[in-house]
Amino acid sequence: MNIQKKLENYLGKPIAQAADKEIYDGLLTIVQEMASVKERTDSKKKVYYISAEFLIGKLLSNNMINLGIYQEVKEMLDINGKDICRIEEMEAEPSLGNGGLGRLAACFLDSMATLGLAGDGIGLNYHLGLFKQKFENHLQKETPNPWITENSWLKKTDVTYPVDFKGFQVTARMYDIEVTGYNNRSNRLHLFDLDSVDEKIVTDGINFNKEDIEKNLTLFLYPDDSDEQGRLLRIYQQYFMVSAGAQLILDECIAKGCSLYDLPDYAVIQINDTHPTMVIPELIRLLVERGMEMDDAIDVVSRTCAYTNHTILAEALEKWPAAYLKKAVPQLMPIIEVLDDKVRRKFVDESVAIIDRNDTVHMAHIDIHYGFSVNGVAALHTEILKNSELNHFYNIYPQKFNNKTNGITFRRWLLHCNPLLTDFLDRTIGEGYKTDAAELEKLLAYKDDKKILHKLLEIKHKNKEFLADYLKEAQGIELNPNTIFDIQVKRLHEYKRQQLNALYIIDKYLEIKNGKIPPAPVTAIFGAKAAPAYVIAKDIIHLILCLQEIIDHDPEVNPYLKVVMVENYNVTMAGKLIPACDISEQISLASKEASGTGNMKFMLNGAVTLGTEDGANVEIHEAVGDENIFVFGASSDEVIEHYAKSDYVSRDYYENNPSVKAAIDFITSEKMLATGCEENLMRLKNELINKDWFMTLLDFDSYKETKEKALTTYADRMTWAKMMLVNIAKAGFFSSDRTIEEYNRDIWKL
Ligand code: 26V
Repeated sequence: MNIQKKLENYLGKPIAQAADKEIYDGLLTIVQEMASVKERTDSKKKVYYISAEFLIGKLLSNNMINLGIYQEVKEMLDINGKDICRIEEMEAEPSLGNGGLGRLAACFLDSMATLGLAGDGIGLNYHLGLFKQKFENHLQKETPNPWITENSWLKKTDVTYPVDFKGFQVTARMYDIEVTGYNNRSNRLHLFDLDSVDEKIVTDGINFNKEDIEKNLTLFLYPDDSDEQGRLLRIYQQYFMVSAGAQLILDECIAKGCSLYDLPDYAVIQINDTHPTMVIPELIRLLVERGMEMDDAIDVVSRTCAYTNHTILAEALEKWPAAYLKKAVPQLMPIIEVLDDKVRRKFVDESVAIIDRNDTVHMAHIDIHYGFSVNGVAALHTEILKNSELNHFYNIYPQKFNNKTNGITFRRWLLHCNPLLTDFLDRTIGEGYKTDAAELEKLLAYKDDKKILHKLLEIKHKNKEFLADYLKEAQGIELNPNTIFDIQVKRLHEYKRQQLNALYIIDKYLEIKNGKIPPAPVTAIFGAKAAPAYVIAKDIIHLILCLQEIIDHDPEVNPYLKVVMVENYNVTMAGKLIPACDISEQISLASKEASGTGNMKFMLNGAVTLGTEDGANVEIHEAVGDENIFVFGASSDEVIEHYAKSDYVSRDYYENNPSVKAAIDFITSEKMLATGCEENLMRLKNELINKDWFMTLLDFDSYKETKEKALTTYADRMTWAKMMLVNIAKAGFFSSDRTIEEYNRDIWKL
């Protein structure tokens, strides 16, 4: 039966007469049926990608693309007067992640299924996800983000496991989401949950009783950890995830004939950052419980687990007071003590201990000693891990360290989000790039072909028009597609330096007020959520929203400059923004962004990067060459030296650079105070002058100069189009299919 017939059967009426929601429900059912009859990928050995976050985004179109029915459905809907974009709007986006780390996990699931590798995800089923962001009085407000509906991709299973906490036991229930591969078999994302969780305990934004574990355990991703109860709740969440996950892994392996001593032949567990680290002591505990000697259990687990590091930020490297672990999961502490004891007997160096002198447990240290692989996520990041951040460990275990530069799935970040470019590529270089991303290089043959270059500019312009229409309808924001779209979208963090972009905007604003008109009108677009307890990050959002308001109401400035901060930036919004971008802002302080993956998505969609030599920007630079990227700022070596010598003094820049001083003073000018809140603006200004831990002012001049160069180059349309073309052509390396092939070749060996 064809899809139109199936859908009409489901609806019981002609498609033209059905509401969008009915059509969505019908397609969901049909696609789920098709996905469930797909053969599951299977092999003796399987990878378990265990992660606190899976930022999977909406699934309907993605699954239809992977099942090869997207075009047929789109055309069928068209004929019946229905727009597929409207149908997509009916799906709630699962908000099971913060940013890059969670989105990477989602791209990896897609690539594993596409490459036919047996690989399942293990995570948590947060009912209210990460918060939904609202703007009120130019401030971020957090509200719950419910996404689970009666009819959804999430399937309740009968699989349950007991999980013990101090003084009580809970029952973890497994929910599954089918992960379809592009023209291939399928894998699964297993999300654990607790039947007793109660959304009704959430009051007043995202507040809830943090001590009522049975009701709150899987309500939110990363509940506020600014107090002890919040931190304890994170431990409860992490242990719940890994204990249920470890039991599932053992069950599956035993069912395949594993004796437990040969576990490494059946399972490899990829630990995504330190949030799932407790899986190591938990597995050891379970094996000992099943009769294995402790030393054997440690050996087996050490050959099963591999660790990926995603950040060098000290505050993000998890350390838990032993007292917290004793309070929540006392059964793990004796195991962790044995692990620490073994380390201490081998190495005198205190810095590699697991439990330090303050009785704090260093989670990453468990992973490095008791996992067989440690990988960074971009070449520069891995070098920094080896040479500075984790140097003491590298000296002990050089053979464990390896690099796996991140990647993105082209199914979502090209085929789905940019149909115009996809269609153009199909006609220009054939469809081979869809399964072999390196084939994008065929585009280089058209580098000087004016017709092709014009076509690329035309596609970009159409995508800018689409974005303008979408934002007008979704958020009431007016954009002019004839301006340069300069976009910075990512989590809000001082190291990512949204504040540097904001200072540039103030500088531009002041120049225009003084009669200096820019070469081309620019629209600066931001999208970012700040962690609820991260005060300065929220102040930066406040600054940007105030600038948006002031500039919108200033007729002297608004013909040349516009600022837009989109509300509740998420995967869906990213899919609309990225194809419409001219300039991709990747301006983190060199050495701090482990990789970045937004940088790759923008490049693939024909944006030109304005960035520091940080994370994967370095590899993008290498791929496209000096002429096709705008690079600025201090190098990571210089930055690391400033930290080592403690010789960066932001006040010197403020006092000696008149443009910097003027821009910073503007933050608390009369105009700003008339729009914004004095407390927030003063705090931010003081922070920039007196602390500026991420060296915003150090790079201000170089950023400004390079950005001006980019804006001027943009006016030369043929040169710009050629830069776009080279960026697209060289994006093949950044396919997550390549990344996953490398994980499999070097680590998993499936
Ligand atoms: C976590 C936290 C949690 C506590 C407060 C501050 C803070 C700051 C940063 C983080 C980051 C956690 C790890 C993470 O998300 N890393 C990101 O991983 C991406 C995928 O590898 C990578 O592209 C990004 O560069 C990296 O920041």
